[in-house]
Amino acid sequence: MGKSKVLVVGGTGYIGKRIVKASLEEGHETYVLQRPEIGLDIDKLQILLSFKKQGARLVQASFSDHRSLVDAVKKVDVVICTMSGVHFRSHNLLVQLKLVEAIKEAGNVKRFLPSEFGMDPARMGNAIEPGRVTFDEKMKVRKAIEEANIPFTYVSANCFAGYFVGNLSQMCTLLPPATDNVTVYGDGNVKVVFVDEDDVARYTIKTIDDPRTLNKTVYLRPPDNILSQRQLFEKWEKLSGKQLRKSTLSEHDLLSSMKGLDYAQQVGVGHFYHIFYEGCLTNFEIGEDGEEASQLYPDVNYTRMDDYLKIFL
Ligand code: NDP
Ligand code: GO6
Repeated sequence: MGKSKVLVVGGTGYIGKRIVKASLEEGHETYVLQRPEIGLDIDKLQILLSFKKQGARLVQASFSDHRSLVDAVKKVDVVICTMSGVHFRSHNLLVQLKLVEAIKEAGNVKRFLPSEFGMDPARMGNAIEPGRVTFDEKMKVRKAIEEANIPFTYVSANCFAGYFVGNLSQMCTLLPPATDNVTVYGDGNVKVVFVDEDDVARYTIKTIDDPRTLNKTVYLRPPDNILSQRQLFEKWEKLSGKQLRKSTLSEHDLLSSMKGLDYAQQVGVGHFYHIFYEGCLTNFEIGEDGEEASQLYPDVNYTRMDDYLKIFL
């Protein structure tokens, strides 16, 4: 059985570029959408050209030209969309509805992976405002996919290390605190799941030709990376040889800190609340509609978070 042909939509983005790389490495014929709207964005163009050098095929298409999208998806078996969904960058998750329309009309796509890669939006029905917008929009896209009978896989990637580990899960920074002062969310013992972005991409590519993941949600829960915030602190203390000074932030104080923040940070506070107080990444068992990636693909030697943190020393 040959490897499926893959189209990545959003290939120059943060997680998208890693997915293109993983797809090429895994030996898939890899297509990357090239949008005319990138215009003079020379960084995006250079990324696309470097993919081409590595063997990817660039496909011109625009979200404002339905035919071009249909023609693009007709070239492949699998479509992976990594559309933006981080508010302080840009958030265009609903633009994916046009891609769903195109996939429906083309009729050839054997698997579609929409832009998910975080918490499972199906479990976030009671999420707080305004952060719930992320989950509501992802659920709208799911509904359109399922109503169109498009075969899918949803990847629930949990916390990207770049946004949650280097900063010891502190907001508004991506680095360990220079002062060694850190905020502990509640008792700091709620279990969270951290995943290196390259591993997110590797697991994602593994799912696309796998009959076990057809119409399922794949949760990334590499066992050594299921950690509480306190366990993450310990790893950093061991590596750096320094004690962190920890101050506790109550659930109430986190939520009231939302007032006065800009919209993007309010979204972030809501997400941090669900992850670090409610424990939404780990407070459930994976059921019939789900699979766990490290069990499906034990050959992936995922990055452990003490190794990940070394780069910050
Ligand atoms: P980016 O902000 O990097 O954007 C990805 C791509 O979206 C862009 O490169 C661009 O594609 C495309 N895009 C943006 N605007 C438009 C538009 N108007 N029309 C068409 N395409 C557009 O996204 P991320 O990689 O940060 O996020 C991807 C997913 O990952 C989201 O679902 C997000 O929620 C999730 N995520 C999860 C995290 C976690 O910790 N679990 C952390 C961060 C994100 P092009 O290449 O064509 O220019
Ligand atoms: C990542 C963030 C980091 C927000 C998800 C504000 C969707 C998800 C784990 O990427 O809002 O400082 O699941 O000040 O389903 C952002 C979002 C995290 C940025 C969460 C995300 C995670 C989106 C911040 C900040 C580091």
